[in-house]
Amino acid sequence: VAIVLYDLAGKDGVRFSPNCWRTRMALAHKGLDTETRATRFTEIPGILDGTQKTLPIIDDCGKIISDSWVIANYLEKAYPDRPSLFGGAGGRALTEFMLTWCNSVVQSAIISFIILDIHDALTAEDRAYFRTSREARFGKTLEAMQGGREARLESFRAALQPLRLHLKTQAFLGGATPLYADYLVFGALQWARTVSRFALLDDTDPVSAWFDRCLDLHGGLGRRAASICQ
Ligand SMILES: N[C@@H](CCC(=O)N[C@@H](CS)C(=O)NCC(=O)O)C(=O)O
Repeated sequence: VAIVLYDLAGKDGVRFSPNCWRTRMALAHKGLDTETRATRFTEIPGILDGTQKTLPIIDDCGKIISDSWVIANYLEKAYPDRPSLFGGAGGRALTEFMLTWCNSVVQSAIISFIILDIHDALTAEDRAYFRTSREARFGKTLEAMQGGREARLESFRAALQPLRLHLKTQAFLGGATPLYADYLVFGALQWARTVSRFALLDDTDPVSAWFDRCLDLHGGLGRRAASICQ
C-alpha cells in the first residue's frame, strides 16, 4: 500500500511547498511507494480529523504523521533497511543543525523574494487566505515584501557561501550521494523554482550545479514537477 502524502498545491496542481518537497524527496530516497494528494491551503482544515494546521502530513497505513522533521525521523526508524536519510546518529544530530539553518537563514530569506509570486501561483480560493495570513504575520503587504528584491540578491547569495564551499569538494551535502540535508536545501530552492521566474542563483554558481544534480535524483522527480513558469 502506498504512503499518502498530503502535499500543498497551487493552481494547476503545482507543488511548491519547501517542507513538502523535503518529505517527497525523503520518501523517494527510501524507495517507498507514494501517492501524493494535492491539498490547497484552505482545504487543510477539511482533511483527516480536521485538527491539522500545516503540511506535509503522511498517512502510512493509518499512522498519521505531521511535521517534516518528525516525518523524516519516523521514516528513518520505520524503514531502517532502506537507504539512510541521516547516515547514523551523528548525522542525524548534524542534520538538525542544517534544518535550523535552512529554516532560519535560507527559507526566511527566500520568502521575501517570492512571496507575491507564491500568491499568484495559488488558486483563487487560496489567494485571500494567503494574503491575509501572511500580511498579518509579516506586518506588511506582499508587494512591499517582495519589492526591491534585486537589491537583496547579493546578500542572499553571500549567505550561501558555506554551502558553496562545501560543494566544491563534494557532489552532495551528504558526500558522494545525497542525504536528508540535501533535501532540506533542495526544498527551499525548489519552492522558488516552481512558483517564480526570478533567478536566485547565478548559472555559474556551484550551488546551481548541485541543485541541478538534485533535480535529477530519483528519476528526475524534482525536474518533472510542474512549475507555473513552464
Ligand atoms: N514545521 C512544519 C512546518 C510546515 C509548514 O509551515 N507548512 C506550511 C506550508 S510550507 C503550511 O502548511 N502552512 C499552512 C498555512 O499557512 O495555513 C514542518 O516542517 O512540516
